Amino acid sequence: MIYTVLSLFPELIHAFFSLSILGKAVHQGMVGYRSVNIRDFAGDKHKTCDDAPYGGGPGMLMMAEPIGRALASLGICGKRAEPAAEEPQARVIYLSPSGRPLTQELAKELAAEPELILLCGRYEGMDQRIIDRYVDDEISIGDYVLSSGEAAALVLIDATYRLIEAVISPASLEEESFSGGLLEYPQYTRPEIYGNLKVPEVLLSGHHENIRRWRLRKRIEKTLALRPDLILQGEETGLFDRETRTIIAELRKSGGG
Ligand code: 9WO
Repeated sequence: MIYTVLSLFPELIHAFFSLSILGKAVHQGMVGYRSVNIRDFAGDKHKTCDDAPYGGGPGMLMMAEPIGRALASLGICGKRAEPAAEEPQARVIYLSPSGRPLTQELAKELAAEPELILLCGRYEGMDQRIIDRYVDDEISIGDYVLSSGEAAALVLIDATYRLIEAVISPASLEEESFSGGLLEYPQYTRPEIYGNLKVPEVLLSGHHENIRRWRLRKRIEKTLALRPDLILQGEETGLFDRETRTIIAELRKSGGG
């Protein structure tokens, strides 16, 4: 996977790649990144990349031309243009609060791409013609507004990168939050007593079947309390096995959910 990030703040992206979690995938050359400073493609001596919106309204927008030139420098010629070569064009993603939600499922799909081009906006938005001409997916990491798209791009990179890493060093992806449509069970490590808080007895019992059942029940309790939408979704899509359905029914009867 190559992550190509277009941004007005490439230092932010660079800091993440140089400081973080650079795991095996980067060292083995399976993951690489390049950053492109949109300002380098401005057209005037002041390196202007923003201008006021037509029709009025607050703030400034990113201009189309510097971004178009930055993409052209990467060989991206836009949807209505003839491809420069035979090779398939990399997927262009615009991080925006009005995009479709980033989920674990979408992260898996993106992690399978050979290259992602991540477009980070700033100011109050971007000239729509860039989105219309170049952007394949407009993606949101959640329902809130940031000051720019870089932090969202880093979230997307992190969520996809660890899936690539997991192909090399398979850990317990099956066990993590959202697998099976439920949140995670609570976890404990030493010491056995912290202040006046004890580790649940069942986890010390060594009884694997009881532990498995306790963890499943905890996952369901937590999901019913915090994310009832995930329970409804799992029921609608027939995701839950019989044991899970039985516990959901029990917990609903005993109040809550
Ligand atoms: C700011 C603003 C202020 C007044 C009126 C309208 C406005 N819209 C915006 C706005 O959406 N600014 C964005 C800032 C422009 C694109 C980059 N920015 C951004 C990306 N903020 N939040 C994100 C983002 C990306 C992905 N997932 C969640 C949030």
